[in-house]
Amino acid sequence: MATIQMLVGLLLLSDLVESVSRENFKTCNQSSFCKRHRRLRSDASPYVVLMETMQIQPSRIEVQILNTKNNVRLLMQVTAIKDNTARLKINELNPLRKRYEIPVGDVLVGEPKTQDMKVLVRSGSSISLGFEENKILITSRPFRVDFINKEEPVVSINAQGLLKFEHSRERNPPQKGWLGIWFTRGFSEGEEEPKEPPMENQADKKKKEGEKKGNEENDANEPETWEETFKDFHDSKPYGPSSVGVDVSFRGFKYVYGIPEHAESMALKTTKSGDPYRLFNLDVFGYELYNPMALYGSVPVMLAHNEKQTVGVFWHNAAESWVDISFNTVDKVADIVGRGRNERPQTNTHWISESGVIDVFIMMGPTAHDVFYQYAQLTGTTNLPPMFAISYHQCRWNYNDQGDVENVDANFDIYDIPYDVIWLDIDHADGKRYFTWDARKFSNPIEMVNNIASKGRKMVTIVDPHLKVDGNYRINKEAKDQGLYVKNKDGNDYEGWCWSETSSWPDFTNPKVRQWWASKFLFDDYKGSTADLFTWNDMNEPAVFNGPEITLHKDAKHMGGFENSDLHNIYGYYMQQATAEGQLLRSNNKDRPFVLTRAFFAGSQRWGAAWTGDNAAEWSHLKVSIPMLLSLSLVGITHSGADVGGFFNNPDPELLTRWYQAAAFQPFFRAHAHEFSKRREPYLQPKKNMQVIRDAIRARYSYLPLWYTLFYEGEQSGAPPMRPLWVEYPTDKRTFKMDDEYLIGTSLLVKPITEKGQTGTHVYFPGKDQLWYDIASYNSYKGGQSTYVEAPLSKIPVFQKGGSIIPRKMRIRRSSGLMKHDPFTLVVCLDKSGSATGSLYVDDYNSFNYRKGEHLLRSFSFQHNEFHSRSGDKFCSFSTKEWVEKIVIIGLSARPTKAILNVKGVESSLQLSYSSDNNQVIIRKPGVNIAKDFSIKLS
Ligand code: NBV
Repeated sequence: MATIQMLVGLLLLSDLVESVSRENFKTCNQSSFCKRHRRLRSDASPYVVLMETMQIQPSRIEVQILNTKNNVRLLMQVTAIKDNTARLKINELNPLRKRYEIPVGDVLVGEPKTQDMKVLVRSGSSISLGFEENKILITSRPFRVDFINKEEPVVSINAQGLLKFEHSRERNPPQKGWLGIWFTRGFSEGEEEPKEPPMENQADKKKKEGEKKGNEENDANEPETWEETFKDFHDSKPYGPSSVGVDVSFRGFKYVYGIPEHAESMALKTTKSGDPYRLFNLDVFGYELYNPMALYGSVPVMLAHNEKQTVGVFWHNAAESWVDISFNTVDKVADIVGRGRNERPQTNTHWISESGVIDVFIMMGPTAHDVFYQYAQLTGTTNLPPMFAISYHQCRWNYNDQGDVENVDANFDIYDIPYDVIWLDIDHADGKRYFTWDARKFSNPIEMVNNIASKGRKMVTIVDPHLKVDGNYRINKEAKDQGLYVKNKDGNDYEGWCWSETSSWPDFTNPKVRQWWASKFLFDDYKGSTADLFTWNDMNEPAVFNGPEITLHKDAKHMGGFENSDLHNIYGYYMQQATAEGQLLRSNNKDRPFVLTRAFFAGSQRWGAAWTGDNAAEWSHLKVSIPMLLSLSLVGITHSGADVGGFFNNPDPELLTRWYQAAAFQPFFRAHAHEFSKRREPYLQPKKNMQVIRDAIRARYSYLPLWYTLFYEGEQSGAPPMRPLWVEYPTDKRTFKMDDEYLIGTSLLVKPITEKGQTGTHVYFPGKDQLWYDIASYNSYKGGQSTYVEAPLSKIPVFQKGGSIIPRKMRIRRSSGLMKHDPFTLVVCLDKSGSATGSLYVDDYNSFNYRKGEHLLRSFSFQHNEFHSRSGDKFCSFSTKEWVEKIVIIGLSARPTKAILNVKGVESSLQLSYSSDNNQVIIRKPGVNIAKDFSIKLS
């Protein structure tokens, strides 16, 4: 009998990867809750605030909201959060059943710190509250909340009147005729009763009228609210409709970003003529580009930016969600805050979730960096990855056996190409039973990993969530016996198909299950694993080959009786967390973990890296990888990358080369390929391409000190290493949509070549009065304009900002581990005034000792012909062998003849060389340990 893998393989071979089977995935119209919310009219909100129920606490207002159509009451809490953030939460006042809320401590790192608000003005119909430079205005009829920063309204909630909260209700037996409709609706006390004689065709008529009249709670009439069918899949919906939704207007903003994951441009588009952007973690086979279909991960965070300000919104809800976007040139609702600003543009968004509560954080900025920080306070930051994790990774499906691994590893050395990590896909395990090895192919995994590790390298094995239902598979037996699996609607272990054929899925939403899973990574448990073995979590949306939309049934049950529909988008998050915790367990919290995940949610950054899944070896996929990674970066998933070369199909050498060049300057740098694609390791490429790819990988290694420093800074501040230009040039309108070039930190500008046959490109150099230097030739370019730059195959258009100092390591070895003690070259590119600054972060590159202060932060400056290296943080210390080998200075106006080094008052003269091309000065061998303060005076 053919195995699942063979069948899927055959399908793949038949070029199926050309495009997605759209019919496998729902449109908004095929999703009853999305449809119900989307047809709401904006002028018919039935919700009013019951001002008399208001309770005012120092940092929070609590007040009831009434749905005047059915008399159901909601409870709203508005809270001022530290650091310029507000939170608005709406739940039912008296729910029949507890609605799912993500436990505090999971996505939210803790209960957000609050701050006091002042009541500014209070009347019978509104109240205005003040905190920091913000005002929150709550208006009673119709209900809306405006968030005003420095007198400018920036975010309004329910200004379009699209709030809809489907309250919990009992299900009554469906009956025919008028009574049946009445029962099916399950009217709550006080709910408006239909006035017309109920006949079946009348119900339809009423529904239509309802649509015409306004936003009535007539939805429970619809059959789909109590059960729903998509293709052959049935969702039993035992609790009936429970969706929530509301509009969020970004006032004065024309550009919004975020809500990954979509194969979409960075600046989001209007959804007026198509579907809303969908957030529902799915394994979409052969995904299409530039459309709002859901992909593997979901981060319900949106940023809005204009020349004056950046703000953000975090929709803290893990259920399937859809987001509509429309742009208006005029701010129609400005009058409500008493300011006639109707010339301002406005972006209206409409957020719709299948269940849960409305829990929105409004991050008031005012800069993009402030929003990164505000969001980081809520959900945490990317933990500083170990150095190997930001180096180059070599993966493919499949490296077949130990000999294959040895061979690939050896070839990298023969061709002098560095790499840090080699990856094993599903077939390394015995019959896809994760945590095991196929002994015929991998007879001595420990020896294999140790061999790799002897060169400072690491290995990653894949561990998927589908566990083979097989009595002889220990991991499955444990999970089954201890009741750790997700259940189906009848309470039995959920079973479905995946790579391991009939499988079940651990319920990672349960902390006990996560603990058990973590213990599976202990060396005694995971035989053949060592401290140099790390993990890849794939298929964790989760993918279920025979499930609806290739995932779990919506009525599958998790801990606490919650359905998958309540929390679908957080499953992969919890799996990655449990895996990372497993790695922490095995080193007793000493070493940093590394876990790559395909599915993710808000906050996943705390558990490791993410990649953009199964892309294809096409130029268009290379191109879209940039906006996809920028979108992820903007919402915290900062250690992210796309499969280099494209997963499906075969890239020609040119495409592969250009892909390596782009990815060498992106956060997570891994080549990967489908098992039926041709082997494409860099050393198999034609000589010229091999050399160029080697150069690109070597360039990555030379810039590792910069990346590492940026990841350290990101851990502190939430700032992503890969950034859209507008983040650093917020007033430059030309950058607001720009997603074919980007910055690394503030000092490198990257414009990858993403078109076949292209030998040059127009590069936009941001910053008037700024200079940019080509990193290879040191040719300089003026900021504030676009210039055509030659880019033959060997060239990566990357530029260093004048005014920056970048630490590099130029002695490239087989792995980053072997470069650990190597010296630094400091590249100083001067600005127009002849100055520059930079920083460098150093630690042991692997353990958590840095959190005990065992690290260095160096601060560099160059001014008035004098270079200084000083400690940037007095509270840390670390001893290292790393030292300063060379200082390159670009852009000096006059040729110096002398360089005097000063270390603690002791002076010595250094060797200098000068090249008149681009005024390049090289100071050789200062020879000072990087931990020491020193200066060099040029004259
Ligand atoms: O495990 C096999 C692949 C993996 O190589 C890829 O990176 C994942 O995105 N996996 C998907 C399952 C099969 C995809 C066709």
